Amino acid sequence: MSDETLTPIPDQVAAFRVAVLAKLAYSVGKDAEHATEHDWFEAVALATRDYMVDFWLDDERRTQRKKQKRVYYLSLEFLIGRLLFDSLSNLGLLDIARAALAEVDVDLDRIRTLEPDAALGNGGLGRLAACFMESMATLGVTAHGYGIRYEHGLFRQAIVDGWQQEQTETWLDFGNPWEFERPEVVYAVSFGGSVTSITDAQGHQRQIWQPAETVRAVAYDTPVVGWRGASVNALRLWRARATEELHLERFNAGDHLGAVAEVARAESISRVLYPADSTEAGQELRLRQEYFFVSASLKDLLRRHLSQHSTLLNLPQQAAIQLNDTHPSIAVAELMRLLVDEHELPWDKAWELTVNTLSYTNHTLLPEALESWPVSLMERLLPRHMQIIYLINAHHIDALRAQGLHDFDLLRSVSLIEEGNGRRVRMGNLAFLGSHSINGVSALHTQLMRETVFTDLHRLYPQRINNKTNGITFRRWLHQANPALTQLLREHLGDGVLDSPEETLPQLEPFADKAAFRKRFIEQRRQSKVALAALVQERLNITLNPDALFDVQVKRIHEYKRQLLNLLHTVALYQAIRAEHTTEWAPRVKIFAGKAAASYHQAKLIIKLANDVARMVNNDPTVRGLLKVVFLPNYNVSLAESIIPAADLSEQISTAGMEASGTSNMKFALNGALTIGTLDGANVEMSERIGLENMFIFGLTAQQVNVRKRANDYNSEAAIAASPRLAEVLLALRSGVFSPDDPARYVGLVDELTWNDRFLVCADFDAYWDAQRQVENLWRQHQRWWRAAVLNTARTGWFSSDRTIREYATDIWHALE
Ligand code: 26V
Repeated sequence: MSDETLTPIPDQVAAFRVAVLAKLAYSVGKDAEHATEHDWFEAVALATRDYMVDFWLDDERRTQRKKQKRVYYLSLEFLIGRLLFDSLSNLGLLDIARAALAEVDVDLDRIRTLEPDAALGNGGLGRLAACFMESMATLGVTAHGYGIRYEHGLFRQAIVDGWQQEQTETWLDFGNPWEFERPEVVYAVSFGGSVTSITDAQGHQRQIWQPAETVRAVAYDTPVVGWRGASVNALRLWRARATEELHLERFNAGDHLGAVAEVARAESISRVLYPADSTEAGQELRLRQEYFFVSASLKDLLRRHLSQHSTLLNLPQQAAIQLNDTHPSIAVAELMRLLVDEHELPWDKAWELTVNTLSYTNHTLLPEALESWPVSLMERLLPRHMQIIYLINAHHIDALRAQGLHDFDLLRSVSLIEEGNGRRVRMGNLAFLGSHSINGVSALHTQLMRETVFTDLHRLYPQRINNKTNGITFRRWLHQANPALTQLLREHLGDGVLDSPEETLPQLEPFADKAAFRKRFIEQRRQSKVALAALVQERLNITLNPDALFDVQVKRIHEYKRQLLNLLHTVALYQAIRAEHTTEWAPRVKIFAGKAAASYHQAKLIIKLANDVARMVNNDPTVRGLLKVVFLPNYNVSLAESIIPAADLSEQISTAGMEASGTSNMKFALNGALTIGTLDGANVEMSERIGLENMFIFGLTAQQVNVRKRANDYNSEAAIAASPRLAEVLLALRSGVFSPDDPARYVGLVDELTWNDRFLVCADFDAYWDAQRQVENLWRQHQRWWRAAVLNTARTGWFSSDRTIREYATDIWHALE
C-alpha cells in the first residue's frame, strides 16, 4: 500500500536515507558500495525499529503513569511472517522508505523478499495471535505477547517426486534485526525433584519443592506497532539456556560429553516448534515447553506488577491473562503455586485472584487435539503442580457435593482427572475451572462447546462460556497483500476505509451495481492473477491462464478440512471435460497449498494425490487448457499474501461442526473471492452478512452430521452407489490411473472412503458437485459474478480483528477506557 503522504516530504526522505546509511555503517559494518542486498535489508529494518522505539518507550511510561490495565496474551505460537512492511506501513513510512532507498539505487520491494518468514506457528491459531498483537497495538490496548523464541520455526516443505519432505527452518541464520535481547530479564524455571512438607515458624504447613533441574529463560522483545503508530506493544519470547554455560563440575571431573549433553537438554526446550496441530501431543518435551514459557511469563508479569503496585491483591484489576488454547493452561497451577508457595497468600484468596485474572480461548473440538497429560508424567516433571491440581480438583468436587450434586457421571465428567487406562490430567477442564471466561471462536463453535466438550462444566458455570468470533488484521490482509484493491477503495471511499473499514466498507455496496467500478475491480484482480501466474511459472514451470477461474484451497492439510473432497471434484471435472465435449466448461485453475504434520500419513498421501492429479491433468492435451492443477510448495504467510488477492473462488469445505472458525475464509472474502463452503465455523456468520446469494453454501449441516454419526445411520457405500460420478472417480483412483508407477497407491484411501468415511466426503460429494456447477454458471454471467465479488468485500468489515479485540477488551479483559 502507499501511505497517505502521496508525495513523501523531502525532509523525511532524507532523514530516512541518513538513518539507513548510518545503520549500514555502524551496525552492519558496510559501506553502500559493498553492501549485499541482505545488508540493506538489515539496515532498513534496524532504522525502522528505531522509529518504533521512541513510541514504545513513551507508551510504557504512559502505562505506568496512568496505571493502565495490562493484557497478557500467552501463546505457544505467533505466526508473524515478515515484519518489514507491517512496521513501515503502520508507521506511515512506506513511501518515504521507498523514495529514500531509490536515491541510493535500492529497491525496497526487492529487499522486502529477503526477510525470512517468521513461522513460529502452525496455522490458524498462531496467525490469529499475530493478528491480535497488531490489533491490540492499533486499539491502544496495553498488551504483552508471551511465547517461545523457537530457534527453528515450522519446517520448510519441499515436494520431491510429489511427496512432502520436511526441511529444517532456519529463520535466525542471519540474526533477527527486530528483536532486543534482554540478558538481564532472566528467570529460573525448574523441573522434577520432590516436594517436602514443613511447618514454618508461624506454625503454617508449607510445601517446599526441591527441583532436580533448572534452566534459564532469557527474554527477547520484538516491538509491534499499531496502525498509524497508534501504540507499540512488545512480543516477549523466551529462549532456554543452561544454568551454567558448561556444567563445569562435570566437565572438570572428565565427563565432557555429559556436561555438553546437559546443556543441550536445557536448550532443546526452545529448539523447535511442534509441527503437529492436532496429534502427537503427550510428549515430554512439549510439556516442558509449555511449563517453561508459562512459568517465565508469570514470574515476569508478577514482578512487573509488584514493581508498580505494592500488593498482589489487585492483580485482576491490573492484569488480564488470556490463554491461547490449553497449551498454556498449566498457568492455572503455576499461578496458584507462585501465589501460595512464594507469595504466601491463603489458598482461597489465591484461587479467587487466579480465576479472576485468567481467561481461556478454545480453538478446536477435535478429540485428538484436546490436551491431556499422563498423571505419571506430571508427577515426575512437575510434582508440586500435580499436588496443586489434585487440591483444586478436591475443592471443586467437594463444593459440588456440598451443593447436593452427587451424580457419579457428572462428577466424573467435570473432574480434572480422567480415570481409566492410565490416569490423565484434562487440560481443558483445568483451563475452564481456572478461568472466569471461556470463549469459542465462532458462534457455531461456541454453541458446540456448550453442547459437547464442556456440557457439564457449562451446566455448572453457565455464565462462563462466551463467543468471540475471530477476525483478521486488514493492514496485512488488505493494505499490504493487496495494494491495488486498497488504492481502489481509497479512491471511492476515501482514506477513512483505512482507519474504520467496519463503518466505511458498507458504503462500497452501491458500487457493486456500477459497471465502471466493476471494471476497475476486475482489473485489479487480473493484476494479482498475472502476478501469481508468474510465480507459478517460476516455481513450477506451469503456465496459467489469468482469465481462468482461480479456485483456491490453502490451509493445513487435514482430513476434516477435506482437501480430498476438492481433489475428487477435480478428478470428476477432469473426467467430464474429457468425456463431455458438448458441454461448455469454464477454464479453471485448481490451486492447493498446505503443510501436513510429518507423522500424519493420510495427509501426506493427500499431498501426493494432489501432485499425481496435477501431473496427469496438466499433461493431458485432451483437456484443452480447460483445467490446470497446481500444488504450491511451502505454504506460509508470505505465500498467502500472494495467493489470496488472486483467488476468484475460496474453498472452505470442512465437515460441518469441525472447523472452529477458519480465518482464511475471511481473508479471501475481504479480497473479493466468492466462497464455496459448508455451514461451518465463521462461514455461518459470513453467510449472514454477505448473503447466501453471494456464496455457494452446500452440504450437510453440523446438526445433520451429528445425527448421522450418532445414529450410525450413514453408509458411504450406499452414497457411492447412488452417485455414478463419484463411483467413477473412485474406480479411477483405485485402479491406479493417477499412479501408474504404483497402481495400488490409493487403494487404501478409497477403501477408507468406502468403509469408514469419517469426514462424510462421500455424503457431501454430489451437493459439492452441484454447487461447483452453480459456480460455473455465475462465472459465465460475468457481471453478476463481479457484483457478488464487490459485495463480498463490502460486507466483510465486521471480520476485522479490531472488532474481535474490542470485544475481548470490553467483555473479558475490561481493558479499554
Ligand atoms: C494442538 C497441538 C497439539 C499437539 C502439539 C502441537 C499442537 C499445535 C496446535 C494445536 C491446536 C490447533 C488448534 C487450531 O489451530 N485451531 C484453529 O484455530 C483457528 C483460530 O481460532 C481457527 O480459525 C481454526 O478453525 C482452528 O482449526
